[in-house]
Amino acid sequence: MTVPSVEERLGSAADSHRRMWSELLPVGRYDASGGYRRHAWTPADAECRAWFAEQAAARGLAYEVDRNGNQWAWYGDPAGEGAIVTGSHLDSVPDGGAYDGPLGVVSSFAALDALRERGFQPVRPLAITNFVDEEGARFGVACVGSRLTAGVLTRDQAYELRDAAGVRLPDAMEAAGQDPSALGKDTERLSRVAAYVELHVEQGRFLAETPHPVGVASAIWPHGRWRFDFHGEANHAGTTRLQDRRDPMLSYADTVLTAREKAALHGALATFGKVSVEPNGTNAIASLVRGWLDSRAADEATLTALVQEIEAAARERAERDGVRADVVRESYTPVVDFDAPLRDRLAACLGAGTPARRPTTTPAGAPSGHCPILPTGAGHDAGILSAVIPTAMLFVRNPTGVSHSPSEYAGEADCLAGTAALADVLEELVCRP
Ligand code: HGY
Ligand code: MN
Ligand code: MN
Repeated sequence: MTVPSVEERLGSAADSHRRMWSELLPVGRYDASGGYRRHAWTPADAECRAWFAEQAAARGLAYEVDRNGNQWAWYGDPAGEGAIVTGSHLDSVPDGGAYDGPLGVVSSFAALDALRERGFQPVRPLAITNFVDEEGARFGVACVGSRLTAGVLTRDQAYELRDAAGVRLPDAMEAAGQDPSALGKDTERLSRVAAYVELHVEQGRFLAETPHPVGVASAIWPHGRWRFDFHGEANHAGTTRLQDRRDPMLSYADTVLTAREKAALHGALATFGKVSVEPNGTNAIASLVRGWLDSRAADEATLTALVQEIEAAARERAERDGVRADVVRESYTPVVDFDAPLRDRLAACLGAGTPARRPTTTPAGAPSGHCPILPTGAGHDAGILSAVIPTAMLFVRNPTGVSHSPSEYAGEADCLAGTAALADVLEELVCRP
């Protein structure tokens, strides 16, 4: 018996995927870099959200926005019990790639199209979601929509979030036409959800070293964001003797190098990717350098030790520079081990394999029925929601591993294979009592 091709399994949903992909491509694209600037509650985000609502309407799906601003499109009764939810996010990091987030949303709609074409008989509701502000590019905290829904970010904390221009999150929501007054934990909604499955482009090269276009997630590394404020003294760059300076740029620069060295020693990751300087003048010593550390490790003990060491080194260097160092943890996500029964059910559905290791065989030698199971260092709404409901993830092969960059890419055939896999998984979950 010949195995049907991905195109055969998807039917006209393959074209539906291509159409949706091309519709989204121009939205929020920044021509100078070729990357995307789709930050929460901006006009580009509004365009993405309007596109989502149109997809729901075009399919006759019940559409709603929950009290945290997440979008939902329902096949079946939105008030029904035991719903299976799929989706991802449509926002981006600054100059992000096209795939991180949108691939999951487009694939969800296309998977539903394929299932309807197959004449599937769901016994429970199926919802597609766009979780708002996954990247935290504007307000500093990632996964705001899912954190609020899960209750790991409170309404009061959300009300305190501000963007770089000082705009408060609730004001930004209001300006975008979304009422922020009922932000917060959504126990009632979550009580009707049996599982959340998110498809995402892989943000690494695990699958690229295998013959498999799709894998299942095992875990997410613990990770967090810390703000380092170095307060010095503004002064004239041309007249202030070196020994008289209190220059926070020195403390910051030394901390960046230390973070890199210590991360390597711990086998972990530490990145200063964002910095702001006051007054930011070429001929003035800075008065304040504010740098954001993103750090991740395979386990929480390593992450804690690493960040403590970076912080201690920063304080020590600041003292030598006559600078004050303040360190604030802005967000933290503990290790996520995805729900094992759900993970195994997905893997079984996709042609199951041995759990969870980087393949030791060469790609050519890997068994063909095997479905790789892999961990990731990237955060996701599925990771946040795993604290309150069973969640799982599918990853689509990324040949270069590059992400959070305009050059992020996945091949069309792999994206369609991911959609077919998602359709199979959803069919398994929504059609069985
Ligand atoms: O930053 C992250 O890990 C994710 O891509 N939001
Ligand atoms: Mn991302
Ligand atoms: Mn993402």
